[in-house]
Amino acid sequence: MSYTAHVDTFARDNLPPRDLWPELIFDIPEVQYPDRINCAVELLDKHVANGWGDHPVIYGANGTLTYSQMQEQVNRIAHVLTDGMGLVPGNRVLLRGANSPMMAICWYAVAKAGMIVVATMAMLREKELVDVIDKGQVNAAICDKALEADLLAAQKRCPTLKSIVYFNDPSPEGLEARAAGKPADYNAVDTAADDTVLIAFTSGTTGKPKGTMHFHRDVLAICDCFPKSTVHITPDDICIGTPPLAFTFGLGGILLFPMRVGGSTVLLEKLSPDIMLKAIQDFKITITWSSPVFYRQMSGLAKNYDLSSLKKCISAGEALPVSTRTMWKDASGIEMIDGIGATEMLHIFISAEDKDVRPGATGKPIPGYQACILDADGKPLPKGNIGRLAVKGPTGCRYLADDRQKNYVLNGWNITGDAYRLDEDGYFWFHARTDDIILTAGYNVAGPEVEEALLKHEAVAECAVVGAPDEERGQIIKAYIVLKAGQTASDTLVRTLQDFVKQNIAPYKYPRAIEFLDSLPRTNTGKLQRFALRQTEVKSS
Ligand code: 3UK
Repeated sequence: MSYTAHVDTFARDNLPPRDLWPELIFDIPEVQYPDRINCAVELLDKHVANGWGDHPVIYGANGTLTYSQMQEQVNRIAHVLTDGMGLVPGNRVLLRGANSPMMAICWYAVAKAGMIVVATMAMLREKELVDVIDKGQVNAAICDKALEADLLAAQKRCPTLKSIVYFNDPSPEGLEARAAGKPADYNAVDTAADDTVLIAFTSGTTGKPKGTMHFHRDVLAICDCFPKSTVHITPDDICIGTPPLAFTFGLGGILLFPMRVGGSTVLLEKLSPDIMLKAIQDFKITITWSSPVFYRQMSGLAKNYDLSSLKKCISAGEALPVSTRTMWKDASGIEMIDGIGATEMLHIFISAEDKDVRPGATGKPIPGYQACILDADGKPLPKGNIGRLAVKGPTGCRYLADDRQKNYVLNGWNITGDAYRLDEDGYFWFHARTDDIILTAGYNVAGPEVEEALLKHEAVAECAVVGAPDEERGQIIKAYIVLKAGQTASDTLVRTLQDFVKQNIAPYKYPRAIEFLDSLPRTNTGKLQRFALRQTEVKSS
């Protein structure tokens, strides 16, 4: 047995069998790590040790923390976890709260104490919490007092969850008071590079959530790949972003990546487009992390703010329509960096830096990762063909005790579930989620391509295109559209939009049915739930 610092070996015991792991590649110098490493030491303690302790690390709603101040709080909370709550390395600790300095501090305290973070989004309700706690056999939770009710209800159904500590709780039992009574220093647990530090749950649309297991070295590998090769992040950078810390897109972009280089981040609980624009202006933000829809919404409001501090804007989570890229460039002057990432891969693996952007394409595999397009049998397809995106690198899919591991890994490749095309110049072009391809009268149509065409029309704020069952054609293309303020739905507008699509892309791709909605169904991570719209179609047919 190889070394582990885990006393509770639940994570190791529930890794997928080795032959079902993807192949892991460590062929660049940036991702060479020793056998024992604790990511909290690398991302936090090292900066203090190197004399960087007075540099701001987190700007929050109630003030600023320096690296030293953050370290001190992390240490005190690590003591609460160990000698206060009696937890041991390898235990799972659930974190529940909106993005805030305290959530970040707790993340590092759990990692530093050799335990495993199970971060959850504030909007999760009792049932979703039960699924996560059960699957991860969660031992303890740290929770915002304001979000107590659903967690207490879940705890009644989850025998493993023995203790909960609350923050934003003024009582003597609250986390703040308990931490204040603890020593300000703490010896980090000497974890193995391949000890699990994070179980991140997928925001899947079907079935029970899948827990993806990531090691200390995986956390460091994502910091040493995309942000360095493509974003060129520096200690002077100040990040902000909309994704929750429980979503690995947010975890990397607005917590781990700036801290890898000694930079800073702004963690605010609620970011509307206006609040985010104001924060960019007030904090002189240099790097933003968000989804295509959010950039689209900000574009219309940007003229009211001074965004001159901005240097890089990263978009991920969903395909970035060219029209959104253009709108944001016109509004902010910035050429966005699109990148595809996945919870299974931990972060972004295909992207292009601003100067190499080819609008409409996601980009090329970032240094450290490889990608190709496979056919249905898992054989590589020649350039130009649409097929299944396959990727490998230093990180990869390891589901916690889940049969679905064999669906994600094929011949050592991670199969993301996306249909992509590789062009002659090595750029990867997103087509659709494999499940989202519409089969209509013998044609394969990608919903996002039709969406992209519709988004160019001035009346359209947002849209989603799915296949609706149809006796004659198998499926017809149906568009759900949210109109911009001031626009009115009408049969004339339906025809106008249909003609507009026919003029922009091959006419057989036009939506035969159009329905107007006030809003589109989205997952907790902000992704369109085309699946939910398809279900409506099946029910009503
Ligand atoms: C889709 C994209 C086209 C794609 C994520 C950055 O989204 C993240 O993780 P999830 O597990 O979803 C993964 C799936 O989302 N997707 C993401 N980015 C793009 N499609 N263009 C993109 N730029 O279907 C992928 O398979 O929620 C993103 C970093 C960390 C993440 N976890």
